[in-house]
Amino acid sequence: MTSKKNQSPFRAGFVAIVGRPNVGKSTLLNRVLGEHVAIVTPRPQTTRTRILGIWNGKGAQIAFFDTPGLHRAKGPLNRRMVEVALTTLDEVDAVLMLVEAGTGPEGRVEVGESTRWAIEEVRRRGRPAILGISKMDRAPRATLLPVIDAYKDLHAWTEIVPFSGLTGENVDRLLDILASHLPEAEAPLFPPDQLTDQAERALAAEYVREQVMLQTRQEIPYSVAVDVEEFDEAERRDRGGLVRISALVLVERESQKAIVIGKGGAMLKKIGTRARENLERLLGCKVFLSLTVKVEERWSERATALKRLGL
Ligand SMILES: Nc1nc2c(ncn2[C@@H]2O[C@H](COP(=O)(O)OP(=O)(O)OP(=O)(O)O)[C@@H](O)[C@H]2O)c(=O)[nH]1
Ligand SMILES: [Mg+2]
Repeated sequence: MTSKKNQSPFRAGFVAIVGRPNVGKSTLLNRVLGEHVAIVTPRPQTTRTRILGIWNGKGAQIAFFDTPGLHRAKGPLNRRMVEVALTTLDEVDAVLMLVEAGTGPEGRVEVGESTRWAIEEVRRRGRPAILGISKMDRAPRATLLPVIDAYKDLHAWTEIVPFSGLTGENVDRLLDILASHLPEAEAPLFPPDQLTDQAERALAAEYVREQVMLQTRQEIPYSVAVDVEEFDEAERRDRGGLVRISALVLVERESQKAIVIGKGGAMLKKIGTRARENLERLLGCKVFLSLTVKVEERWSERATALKRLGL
């Protein structure tokens, strides 16, 4: 067993993480990377762009694309999000489609119309597709089998793997399986120290948007965009120092602006404090974060605004 022939070959390639909104795509990516590169909230349609995250394992490198949730989109922003997810399906070596494990009592599992549509989109691409059953931590064991039963014949899945992005259960197994379906490669696709394609400036905008989505209700989370105007590293040092960040929090109506600012500025202060704390952890230095709320009517419907915001 000493000949090189018997060693498994190095494998590298792209994997798209797709699925309905809120199934845990971004949570899985963050778990795999050990960093918060994709924002996570309890609300559907949190992720708006595709996010590259690179995992390096023994004998393999997987370049993941986290994508916006697949749904029947209304409005230009949502249509754009779905388009990004569908285009990504064309550009990868393998697909990881996620569906949620149930929490309810044992029994029949109904697969919704939208999920069937999403599976059909995956099927049409003809790429190897692994079905990940997410959130297994909150599913009683007995409920997993009916879920697997409901999905197993809907597509010729390469494998079906229950896992939890929250606890990490079965994630190593999922990674091994995904790696085994990637092409053999002479070398990694990305330098081993590269984690993501997200610039710190883009992450800053996302961390602020995450806090707005977490702290506010109703339509606000879907009407907000964040535009970083200044990311000043002049006072940043090798280890430590200070980064000054100014960002615009865009909303679509005056009434929304009032909600985001809150009574006496309390809401904006809370959003700013939480986002700053998370940014300080990410950047490893002090952060001075200044937020301004601005009304930009119907930004989510205007192509120019979407483009400017990188959407
Ligand atoms: N219990 C449990 N909750 C999870 C798990 N993974 C994600 N969640 C929760 O599910 C919600 C949605 O998670 P996300 O990771 O944002 O889901 P997503 O698929 O990226 O959602 P979109 O970006 O909106 O498409 C959040 O409240 C997560 O905390 C898991 O493994 N177990
Ligand atoms: Mg997401």
